[in-house]
Amino acid sequence: MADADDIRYMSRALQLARRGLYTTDPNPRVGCVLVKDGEIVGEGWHERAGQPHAEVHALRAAGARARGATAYVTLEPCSHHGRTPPCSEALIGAGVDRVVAAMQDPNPQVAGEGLARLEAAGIVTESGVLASESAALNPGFIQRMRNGRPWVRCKLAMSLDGRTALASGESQWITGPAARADVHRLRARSSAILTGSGTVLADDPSLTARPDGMDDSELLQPLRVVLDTRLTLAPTAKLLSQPGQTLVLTASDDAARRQALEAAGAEVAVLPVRDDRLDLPAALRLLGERELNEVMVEAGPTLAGAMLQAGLVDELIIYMAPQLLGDAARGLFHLPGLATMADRVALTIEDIRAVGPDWRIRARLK
Ligand code: AOF
Ligand code: ZN
Repeated sequence: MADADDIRYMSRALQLARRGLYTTDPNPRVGCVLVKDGEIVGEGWHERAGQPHAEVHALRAAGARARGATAYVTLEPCSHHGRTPPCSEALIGAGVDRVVAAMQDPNPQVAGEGLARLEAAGIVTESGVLASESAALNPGFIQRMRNGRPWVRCKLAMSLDGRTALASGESQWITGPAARADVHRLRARSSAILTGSGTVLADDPSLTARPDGMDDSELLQPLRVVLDTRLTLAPTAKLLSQPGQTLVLTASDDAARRQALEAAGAEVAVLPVRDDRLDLPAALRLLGERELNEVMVEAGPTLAGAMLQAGLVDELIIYMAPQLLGDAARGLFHLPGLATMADRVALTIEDIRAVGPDWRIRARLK
């Protein structure tokens, strides 16, 4: 059982870690607090890959006062030489007495080794204080380290009767401005936005992150990924001329179309086909190899349904607008008709909150 002080200081470290929400990719968001004699003597958080880790910032702030202090870190201090030297060594060198981590680092290069090194140097260590809160900050990093693929969050908007568009396909007015602003924050924390060529053809979206109160220089634009089996994306599509990069995943070997898209600024990669469509697990493996942590799917019911069926969706974000669209309108997912209730897709609702006049439901796949 962690004591009240441990929880309080770890909460502060988590608050600091959150400052890296939009900037640490492909690294995790991590915060650190150094406490001595009941007083915070140093704080830090990881800002950008290639820059110092949270512990190093906190140690610099504390200076000589780090000696004999307790370090609260939202992720186990690293033990490896990555872009920067190991934090476990820095903590040992500074003479801290005790290290409390929220959770182990799932990176196989660390995975317990950081805490082991600290222990070997005579430092008291503890892990597991506010672990689920820390994990919730880095679902993508954790998923990628454990399973080699990003965390997939599928965003949908629907009416109160569970419809997403009229039969004509018209859909863009369902949710209000507050929900749209919320979507921009989710895009901004994502490493990539995934869509299908059908959605691009129908809506010509830009798929950029434009969160309120942040200017472009603070933001890493998420990679735009378009699944386009037959390479039908037009080189004039709006998303190709936006800031940030676009990656088109296809099964087509049409060199002329490929060159036209590359000339328009896109990168094109060829993937295998499985069951007559792009191999979705292969697509996600590719995104994992590219160190993408969180991927947001903003697609129509065909791609969303296929991802769901392939077991590749981790989280649903559903905005529910106070409207009724009626029977002829379209559902959220194309899924094959279920033979029995046992085939239902089971969800756990994690939270529900009001976003302007709409409701946001966040659910995880069971
Ligand atoms: C920490 N504190 O603040 C972070 C850690 O290439 P590097 O040197 O930036 O190392 C990246 C790895 O370090 C990353 O994959 C993860 O295992 C760990 N991140 N560790 O002790 C931090 N951001
Ligand atoms: Zn480190």
